[in-house]
Amino acid sequence: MAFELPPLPFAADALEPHISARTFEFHHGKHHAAYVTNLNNLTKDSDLAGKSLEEVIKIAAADLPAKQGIFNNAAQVWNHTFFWNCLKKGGGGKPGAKLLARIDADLGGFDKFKEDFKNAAVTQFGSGWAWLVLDGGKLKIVKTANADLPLAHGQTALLTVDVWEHAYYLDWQNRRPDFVQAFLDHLVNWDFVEANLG
Ligand code: MN3
Repeated sequence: MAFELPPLPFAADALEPHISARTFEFHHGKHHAAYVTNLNNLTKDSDLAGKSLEEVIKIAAADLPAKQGIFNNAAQVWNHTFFWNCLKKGGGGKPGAKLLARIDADLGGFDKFKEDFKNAAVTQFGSGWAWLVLDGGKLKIVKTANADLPLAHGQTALLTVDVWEHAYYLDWQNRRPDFVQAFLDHLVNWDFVEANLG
């Protein structure tokens, strides 16, 4: 069975003015779709075609650089689907009590979390992602380059923001810090993040 492009979990204009329908038209309709098409082309007629996306990512990550193209496209399919689920209309604000207590314990409080997460997103040089992850039972903020993702490092992803220029350039141009601030203040789907704690 081929890998598929999942629909956005909200209307394309639902997150305006922070992320426009025009951005989703390209980011989901072109970029995410292209990763799915590329992954299907790279895995068809191979034993990877029948495996789950997570299995393909792990197998490719263990066989770099031979499987770099498969890793890049599989990881980007996963990353984007995960990112859409991290967003919601009227999001932002604070997480629920359970996650907030973990953030207080592991990351020095919610204000410190916001500052450090934003800093990770802003200082990722070039294309990549900033993440809140669970690593060895503790919350951590990490950043990854290009398609790289926590799954390839034994970590569990809880939250991400895409800081490739295609994620924000139509709406924010070069103002990545403002995009990340809007993400934290207005878009984070904390229910999804907390559900990822397991
Ligand atoms: Mn992207």
